[in-house]
Amino acid sequence: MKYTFPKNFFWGAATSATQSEGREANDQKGENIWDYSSVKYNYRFYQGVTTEQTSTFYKEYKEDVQRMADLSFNSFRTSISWSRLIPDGVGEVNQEAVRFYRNMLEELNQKGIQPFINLYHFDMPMKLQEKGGFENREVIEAFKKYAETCFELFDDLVAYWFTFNEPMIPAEAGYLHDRHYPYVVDFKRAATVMHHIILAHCEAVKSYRAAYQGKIGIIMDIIPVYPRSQNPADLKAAEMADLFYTRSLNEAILKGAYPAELRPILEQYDQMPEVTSEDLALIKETTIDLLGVNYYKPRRVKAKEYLVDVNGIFSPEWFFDDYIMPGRRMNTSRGIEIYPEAMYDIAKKIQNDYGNIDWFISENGIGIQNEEAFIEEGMVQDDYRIDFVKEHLQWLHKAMAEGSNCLGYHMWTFVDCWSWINAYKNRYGFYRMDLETGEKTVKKSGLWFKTVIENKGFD
Ligand code: BGP
Repeated sequence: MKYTFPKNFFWGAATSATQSEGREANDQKGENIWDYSSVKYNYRFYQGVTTEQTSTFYKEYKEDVQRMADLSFNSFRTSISWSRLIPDGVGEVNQEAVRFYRNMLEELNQKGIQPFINLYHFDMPMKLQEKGGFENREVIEAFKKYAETCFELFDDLVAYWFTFNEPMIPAEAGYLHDRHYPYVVDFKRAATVMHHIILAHCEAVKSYRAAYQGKIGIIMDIIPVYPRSQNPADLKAAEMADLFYTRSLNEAILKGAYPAELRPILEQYDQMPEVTSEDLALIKETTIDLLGVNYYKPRRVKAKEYLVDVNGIFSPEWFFDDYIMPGRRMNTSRGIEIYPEAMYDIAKKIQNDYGNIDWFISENGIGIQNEEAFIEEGMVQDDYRIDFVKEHLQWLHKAMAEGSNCLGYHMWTFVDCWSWINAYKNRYGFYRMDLETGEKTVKKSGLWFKTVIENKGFD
């Protein structure tokens, strides 16, 4: 075989609680920002589909775990819903939720599928959002207690824990770019949210290390930034995009300190959040065991075309423009570029800049609109998805041959699920979900992925 992968490579898929569980009458789940905003701001969601109609993992976890086993997965990531487990975020634990999560985790373990459990996937309990969410320092303490509750209740069934999925997103999408609730547009508030999320991550890792022996990490993206040209102005633009959107978070988590260049810029524009010396000490002492990397698209940038209005709202986009590269290969459903080579660049970056830490691809995938058009004889013939995964794995394989410590590959996602904003517009799953009947049917890519797992590679 041309592309072989190690014997213990993690093969599987990822999802998140809010996107896949669905809600049942009497499940006693509390409301989170998605339950709230998908109703209150329904027009912001594709075809107005709310979290009421997400996939049915809560009800059908047994059948779903069997579906994973049918594809020979050896691992699977989902998240615990904070507002399901602790409906108001800080008080009583919902025993229905404890039963569900324990049963689901037992089912995975029995089927030989290693659960990777994430604590926070964009889903702040509404009661805590009303107090300011992660903008409020008190919520760090609430998150720490929630994390400790999860460890106590489920650690006997979980060997791999993750604190956050893409921690930059709640800050960037919720407080700067108007995509996620609370739809604030204010850089300093976004920076405060991100700083507090980093501290919440550190606190959870600290609590875990004090009492448990498994692995704990975080899931982020390490989006490579590609400048339009080698012109110094384009290079500077790329440097700034990288500083704000990658290094700011990644160096805090992986190197124990924010990049030194950040503070003078934030101070110059009066955008520096409150950061204490105790905060910096905590960040410095926190390390992780395993890094998950989500990769969908590269970031291409160029120098600014026009001068910015420095009296307007501060933004990292003051320093660069996105670059639409002529001839780029597009996933037109999602409106994003497909660039598999970045898998290699990401791996190299981890190897060279972040100490070659143990890591895995925790999400990669392709969301396609109107996938029913590809159904033949009852099965989605998604050869495009097979090609997509193959190409990404080939670049990953090359980096691994050159010494990258990549331990696995998880696809986004297992069964078509609800997406933030796009709801069910773009389908990502190895299984198709029929929204009318709830029926789940394997796609061609799912069967192909099974052969890759069983053969530990492909030609
Ligand atoms: C990632 C998120 C996932 C998932 C995925 C697909 O960034 O971690 O939760 O949604 O993106 O993207 P989208 O849903 O925007 O199409």
